[in-house]
Amino acid sequence: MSVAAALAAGHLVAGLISPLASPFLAVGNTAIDLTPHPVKDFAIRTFGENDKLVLLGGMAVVLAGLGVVAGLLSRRSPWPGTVLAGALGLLGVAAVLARPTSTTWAVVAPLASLVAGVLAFRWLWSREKPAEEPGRRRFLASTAAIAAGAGVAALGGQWLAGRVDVEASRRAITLRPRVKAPEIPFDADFVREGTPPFMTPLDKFYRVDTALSIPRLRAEDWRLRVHGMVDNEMVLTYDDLLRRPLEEKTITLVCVSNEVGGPYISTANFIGVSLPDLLRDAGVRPGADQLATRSVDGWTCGTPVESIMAPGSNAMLAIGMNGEPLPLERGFPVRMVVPGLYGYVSATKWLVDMELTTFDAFDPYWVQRTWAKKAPVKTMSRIDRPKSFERVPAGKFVAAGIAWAQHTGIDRVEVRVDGGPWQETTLSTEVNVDTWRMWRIELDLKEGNHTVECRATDRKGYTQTDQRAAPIPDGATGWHSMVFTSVAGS
Ligand SMILES: Nc1nc2c(c(=O)[nH]1)N[C@H]1C(S)=C(S)[C@@H](COP(=O)(O)O)O[C@H]1N2
Ligand SMILES: [Mo]
Repeated sequence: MSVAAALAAGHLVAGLISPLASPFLAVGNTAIDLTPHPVKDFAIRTFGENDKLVLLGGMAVVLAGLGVVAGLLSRRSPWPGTVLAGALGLLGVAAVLARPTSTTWAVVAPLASLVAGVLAFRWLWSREKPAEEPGRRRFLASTAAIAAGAGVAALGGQWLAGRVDVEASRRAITLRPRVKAPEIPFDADFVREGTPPFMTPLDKFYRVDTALSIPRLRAEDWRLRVHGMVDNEMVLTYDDLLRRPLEEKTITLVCVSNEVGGPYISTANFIGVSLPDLLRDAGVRPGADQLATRSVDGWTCGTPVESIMAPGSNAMLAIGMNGEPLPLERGFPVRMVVPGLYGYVSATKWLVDMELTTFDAFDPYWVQRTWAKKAPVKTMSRIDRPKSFERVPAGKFVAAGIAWAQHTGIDRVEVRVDGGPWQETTLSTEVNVDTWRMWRIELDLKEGNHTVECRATDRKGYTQTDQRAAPIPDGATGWHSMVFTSVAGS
């Protein structure tokens, strides 16, 4: 019970100072940062977008267990429990201090946790005489009081953290792009044959980030600092962005953690301002080869300046997605998008800082964790129909899927069945080279088990290698294949 009191007190004080100072969330965030990448990958794969809930739930179970142990150890003397409460408190302090975004004030929250935990434990211990009936009743009453107090404090902390009204800030924004994205042609996807729809609805768009609690930053309070190797340092406001020409572009986003055949790819209409224009205004000094960006929660990213400044790069600071202001979990109010590069080297959400620097001088978040410094999106294809081990009618059958060669364009996708000859598929109408493209092919299948494989060739003439490689360090390779069964007529 004292553990709950401690966490709640910390959460309450954090609500007053900064949500990220909550010791519970800080330990969680530190746990995420310290987690070896394969484990993190496993967590993302297994729990999908619930990975963070699972982490916080797991932490709660561990804490409750420690509380029970402390209780058992403290039958005779209050000291084991006191020391454990104190140690947990110090862990909270350390975690908050270790967050890259912590201010000195932030440490007040875990200190409140520490004090509340120790005091609650001592108080409960002094009242505990469960052997005698009146003693037991008094103990239960104290426990209930602390539970209630912890509940109120935790809710209060949650409420205070939510009081910054980002939703209102977001609702107040209307975006009128000067150039709208061209209409998507009706034959840009093969949804009826099993491909995803060309445009991904926002609630179906894949999500990958390290943020345990989504940063809540109002557009009015947003500032972007542009500094480092530039002639003119700048501090931009949201209104400064709105005064620039807004353009809308249809762009596909891919995550480097995507396995062959994986789901971490989606497409949206992004509304934003030209990033190369902005950097030209800042005046990039010769020698600056890396744009280091930082989000408000401390996550960092490094993008080749060359990829941004190249003619037709379509790199932008995005403030809208599918006609709406960016949803909070997409980086409201401002994120970066650079077609052709995996998200971890290009797509900073909740962007607040841009520093022109060099690749030698700075390693961002994932590069510190052994991922590649540079990571262009690899040419890839995926089978969406048939599904794995699907039973389909023998005879004519249409297989379908997606392919992408971002910023280059798909030249062709081929399919083969049971190791037979490669057959060229029909491609959907191309929207632009920065988006995915769908393929379909009619097959004629005998009864029995089959394996279908696919491979894409891009406009530079590169054909996907069959060599299987894991996502780390710079993206998976290999052919996607699917085992399925053709069964006699229905
Ligand atoms: N602030 C922040 N931005 C981030 C990340 C993050 O962890 N924190 N993850 C990146 C990664 S790895 C990817 S693939 C894209 C995913 O963007 P989405 O969640 O909108 O699909 O965001 C990028 N931007
Ligand atoms: Mo990613």
